[in-house]
Amino acid sequence: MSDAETLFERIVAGEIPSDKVYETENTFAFRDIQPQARVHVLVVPKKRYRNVAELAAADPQLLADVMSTAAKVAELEGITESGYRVVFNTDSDAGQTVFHVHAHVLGGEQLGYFGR
Ligand code: DGP
Repeated sequence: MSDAETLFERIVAGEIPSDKVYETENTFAFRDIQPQARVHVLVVPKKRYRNVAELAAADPQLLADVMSTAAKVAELEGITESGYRVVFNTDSDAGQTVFHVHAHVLGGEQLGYFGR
């Protein structure tokens, strides 16, 4: 991993503006700039890992923190009862474009199936 700051590190640092939804000591949640559902929030650990596999291997507690923040975001957005989806795109075939692990929290409407 290079030392160059990722886009999401700059968002966490406030160097790039974002629509923040929630923050904890170790995580940050903000609205996706290209929403794919009525609710589309990204949750990142403040410390950068390339993808969810690297995060899981290096710091499982931090991954648990990311998932807890995702659940809190769902609660704040009022979609806990109606349901929601949490997605980690991981590398090329999944279309990951920002290599700072992030959970997509999607909901607020009936979601289509996904795959191809
Ligand atoms: P992924 O394909 O899983 O790497 O998703 C990256 C997401 O990041 C994508 O849904 C769009 C979002 N995104 C990219 N640039 C920005 C930005 O500058 N601000 C915000 N809020 N979201 C961004």
